[in-house]
Amino acid sequence: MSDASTRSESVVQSANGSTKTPHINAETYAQMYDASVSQPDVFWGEHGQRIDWIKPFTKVKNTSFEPGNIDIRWFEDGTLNASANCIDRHLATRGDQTAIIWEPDDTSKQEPLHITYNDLHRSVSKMANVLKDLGVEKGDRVIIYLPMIPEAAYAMLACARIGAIHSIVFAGFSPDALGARVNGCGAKLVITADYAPRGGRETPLKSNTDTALLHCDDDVQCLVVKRTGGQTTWTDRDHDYNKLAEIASDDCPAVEMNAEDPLFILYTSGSTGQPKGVVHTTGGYMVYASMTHELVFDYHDGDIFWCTADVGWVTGHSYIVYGPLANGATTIMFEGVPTYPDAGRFWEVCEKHKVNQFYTAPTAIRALMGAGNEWVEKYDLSDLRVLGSVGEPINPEAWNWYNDVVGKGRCPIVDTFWQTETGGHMLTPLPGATELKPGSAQQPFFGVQPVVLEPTSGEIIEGNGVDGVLCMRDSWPGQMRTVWGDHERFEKTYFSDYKGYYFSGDGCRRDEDGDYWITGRVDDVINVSGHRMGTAEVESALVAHAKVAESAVVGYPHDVKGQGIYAYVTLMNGEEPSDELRKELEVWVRTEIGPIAKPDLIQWAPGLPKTRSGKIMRRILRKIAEDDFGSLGDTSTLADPSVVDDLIANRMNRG
Ligand code: 6R9
Repeated sequence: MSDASTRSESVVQSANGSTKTPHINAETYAQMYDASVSQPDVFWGEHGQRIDWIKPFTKVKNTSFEPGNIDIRWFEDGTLNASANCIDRHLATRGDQTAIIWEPDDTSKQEPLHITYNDLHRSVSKMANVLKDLGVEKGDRVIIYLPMIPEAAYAMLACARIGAIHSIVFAGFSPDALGARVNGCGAKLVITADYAPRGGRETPLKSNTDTALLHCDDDVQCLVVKRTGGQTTWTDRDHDYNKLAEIASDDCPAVEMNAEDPLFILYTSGSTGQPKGVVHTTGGYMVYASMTHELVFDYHDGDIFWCTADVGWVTGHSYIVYGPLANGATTIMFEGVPTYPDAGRFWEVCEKHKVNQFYTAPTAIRALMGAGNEWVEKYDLSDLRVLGSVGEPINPEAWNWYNDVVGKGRCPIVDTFWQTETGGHMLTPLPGATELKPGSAQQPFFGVQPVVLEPTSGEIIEGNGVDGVLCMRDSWPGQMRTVWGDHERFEKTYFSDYKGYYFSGDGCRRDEDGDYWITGRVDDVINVSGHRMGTAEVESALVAHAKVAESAVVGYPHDVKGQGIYAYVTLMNGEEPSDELRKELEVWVRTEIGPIAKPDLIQWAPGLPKTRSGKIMRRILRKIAEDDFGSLGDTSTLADPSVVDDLIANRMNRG
């Protein structure tokens, strides 16, 4: 291991000689952290000024985690516009600076684009006027189902500009998943593209949308952006974005929004049934996204920032679009995948665009580590100053490779723990302030008060060197406000298991030094390549197949993906297991949910281990999937213990 793991930074330096004094050092971190939790009104009253307000707020924090009264408001009497904060306020000082560098999937077909803040202003205003012409009004919901193209950012910012609430559906999701989200939030319009090129393949987004909308209200309209120009069918509800944008005005005033007006809804997987519509509002989210972007990545004016996520996930919302643009940064939007055309792609893009901060997921790091160091060493990475990791725990081996081979031992790694629900980083080292430990998310960001609770009793566990579930004692500005249309579900999911706290769903350890280590989800959520998946979602897709009687899905350790999807399937009476049927089920789940939900392993299970009350004993299924059946624990409550022997004998993951 190189010395980056033990060093306490006083400067953060790129190899090409550019040295920056970090915004925060160990001393200022301690002072600011204290202030943020002892006097949140004063602290956030000051830091709330980092964005532009139309009408300044006079109230700062008004939040309650009290059972029956979960109510979260920040800056509640202030007004602002998120789009104006990301664009208009920069025009006087940096109109000609690049706001977005767009890096296409295949650069042999197309050059990268450099979009200035002036360009962004024109394009977003045009898109906003197109939306208005289609009847979209303040408070309406708009679904965005687009590839990673500039129009995805335009669409987000255009919605924000006119006060519409966007809800992005990842372009890898199936028509069924898309349709459920359109209906879930009662969207008026879906913005899509003809095709989504990615890794040399094309997803037919428009035809997926057509299929999805068969199950939606006839009034839902569809705005189609041209990406490839490939053939699509047109229906009565469709509008051609490129034609409409040509004639639309490039002047569209940003509307005044209340701090607590919703900015977006993002559906995410939970431990039960249908995905939840996580609602983020405007003021607190913008303050939190921009502040974490600046301090956690030690972003300085003029830096080139690259977050490799997709805007379909929260990471793309906060750290491709809202955080960086609010800070007047140059942010990279990458359409491709890490391994296309080859495993050097990330590093080629870092060299070409002189990237200073690079933020990706452990699953990508592990895959690229497997491809060999020569792919990294081919490129000049001397502009890199800070590396980031997000989405799942990073194993020390991958951390060390990232540190040594990519960062050459001189770029601090920020292992950022956070969630769709939290809006921005919660636990993370800060470059220049934290002595790094491979695999630990380490310390709370300002205003975040982590507590470790005993899982069953819910008692607070004080002191260091302890394990438990991770909760938060109080609110922070980026926190989600509700589940769309279901405030009760919000309370039940996050505030009812441990009363008075926000429950993250993760287990954690606080080590002897007081640093936090996330140990993974304690609920039925698995994390596949950094993507959240509810096991219940995959199960319900499987049982929707005519030949499947029952199914139980668990995660198991996977070298590259972090966790793989292991499905136990019981067939209907009379159905015979076969490799063809296994393939058929894989394809089935892909179409029901999307490619990311495809089971890695399917085991035929004549029976599932159940308690006498009929509850599936997932603990046992997890152990078998992990190939660790020597320690199954107590099986005496099973209705029929013999099913376990059969499952062990026919397990799919050996060694
Ligand atoms: C931002 C994002 C949230 C879940 C979260 C946890 C896992 C995220 C992590 C991490 C360990 C990290 N997670 N970052 N685990 N270390 N640095 O990923 O949001 O898609 O909602 O997932 O991801 O389990 O609860 P989301």
